[in-house]
Order: sequence, then C-alpha cells, then structure tokens
Amino acid sequence: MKKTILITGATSGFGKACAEHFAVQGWQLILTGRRTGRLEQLQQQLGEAVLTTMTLDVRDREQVFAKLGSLTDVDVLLNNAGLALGLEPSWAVDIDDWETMVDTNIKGLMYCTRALLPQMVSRDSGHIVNIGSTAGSWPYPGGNVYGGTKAFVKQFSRNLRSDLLGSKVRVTNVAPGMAESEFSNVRFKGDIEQAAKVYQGTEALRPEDIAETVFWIVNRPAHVNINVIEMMPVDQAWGPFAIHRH
Ligand code: NDP
Ligand code: 8X3
Repeated sequence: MKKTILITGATSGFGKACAEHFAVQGWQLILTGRRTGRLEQLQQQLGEAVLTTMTLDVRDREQVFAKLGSLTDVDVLLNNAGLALGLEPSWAVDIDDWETMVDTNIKGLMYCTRALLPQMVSRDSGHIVNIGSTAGSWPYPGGNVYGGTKAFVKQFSRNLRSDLLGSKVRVTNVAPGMAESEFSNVRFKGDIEQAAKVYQGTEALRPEDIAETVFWIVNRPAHVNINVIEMMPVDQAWGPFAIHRH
C-alpha cells in the first residue's frame, strides 16, 4: 500500500523538493502552504501522487486542528514550514519579526504535531520529521530568535521521543546549514541582491539534498529511529570563538 506524507510549506524550497522526490518514489502527498496558486501548480505537476492540497497558515491554530485533526492515515508529517526574518542585532530588530518566527517555527510546528500525533499513536505507527537548523545549535550574529526557534525544534523533537517511548512512532530533527531556496529572499524581505550575496561564490546545499535525506530517514527499518541529522555544504564550517579586543 502507498504511504502518505503531509508536508507543511510545500510551495517552495525543501518542502517542494520533498514533494517532488516522494512523488517519484511512489508516495501519496498531502501538500500545504499559504500560496494556493503554487499548490495548484504542484498538483498539476505531480498529478495522481497528490492526494490533496490545503491552503493553510500553520500559525492559525483553529485551521490547523480543523484541517489536520481529522486525518487518519498520515504516515509521515514533515514539519518544514518556517522562516527567518532579518539579521539585525537583537536591540534593533522589529519585534513583529520575532513574533512571526515564534508563531511559525515554534507554535505552527507545535499545532501540526499535536493535531496529527493522536492518529499516529492510536495506529502505533508514523514518523514526525522536523526541519530544524544548524542555527539551533550554533550561534551567529543576527541569529537571535531564529536560532532560538530552531533550538526549540531540536529539544521538542527529543522530548517527543521521550513521550513516545513504548510506541512505534518515530521522530527526527533534520538540521541543515546553508541551503539555497527562497529562504534568504524571505529573510531579507524581497531584497534579491542581498539574498543572492548569501550564496555568491560558494556552493550551498540544494533543496534536493534535504529531500533525499528525509527520504532516507523515513525508509530506515521500523525499529530504527534517526534522532538528528546535521548537514552542511562542504563549503561551510564553524569559525573560532569571536574575541572583542580593547
Ligand atoms: P523557503 O522560503 O523556500 O520555503 C519556506 C516554506 O515555508 C514555503 O513553502 C512557505 O510557504 C512555508 N511557510 C512559511 N510560513 C508559513 C506559514 N505561516 N504557514 C504555512 N507555510 C509557511 O525556505 P526553505 O525551503 O529553505 O525553508 C524550509 C525550512 O527549512 C524552514 O523551516 C527553514 O527555517 C529551514 N531551514 C532552511 C535553511 C536554508 O538555509 N534554506 C537551512 C536550515 C533550515 P507559503 O509562503 O506558501 O506559506
Ligand atoms: C538556515 C541556516 O545559517 O541561515 O537555518 O541560519 S542559517
């Protein structure tokens, strides 16, 4: 029987690449995101693989529970919808940007998880794959609340595993580093030049890299849980501790 994956934020980047990859591999897709037009395009592109599309803002708790709460046969929930806004130091940020990141990356992911988990627990099968980030473990200037939201994803994923011990439901945190998608366009609010500079002269991860990894994770034998995967482009690594000299 075909398996079903529900992808949040399927309209772009990692989510779209996952939709394409899983479709080719014979999975059924439930695709969600805010941009209806893009969901329709994906439906046309991927044809029968798309079970359904749902225009859904993960920040809308009522909608999330109304739309996801009644689903019964979701094998994999890919909590991918998310964003960074701005790169300003914490004393200069727009507080609305912080709230949007918390509402999307933390609360949206919480709502989707809580809406779908009961059916997984009662079936005693399922897999929640959360898209975290290297920013959830490694600080950088301007990463302030974005990194904080991804640290939440990391620890929430571990704590879910603790709750689920004794069931066959699996949980994984995938933590990519720099990857080229619409992420930087969103972060820099449509400043395409600034966004392009992030990837200039370097080779970032591609959304397909994340899709292949997610596919590998959910296809491990049923007794194996991949807790976390941190992945970076070869062109990215850590820096030394920063020192302020007087
Ligand atoms: P994109 O901007 O290309 O895609 C983000 C997706 O999230 C879009 O499909 C968007 O859909 C969706 N989304 C955003 N806000 C909401 C919302 N409120 N409700 C529903 N969907 C929403 O970026 P990426 O593919 O790169 O990002 C995907 C995930 O990966 C994010 O969680 C991001 O933080 C994380 N990540 C990205 C990295 C990178 O360098 N690119 C590295 C590490 C992690 P729509 O606008 O249609 O709603
Ligand atoms: C996205 C990667 O380094 O821009 O999560 O925070 S980074």
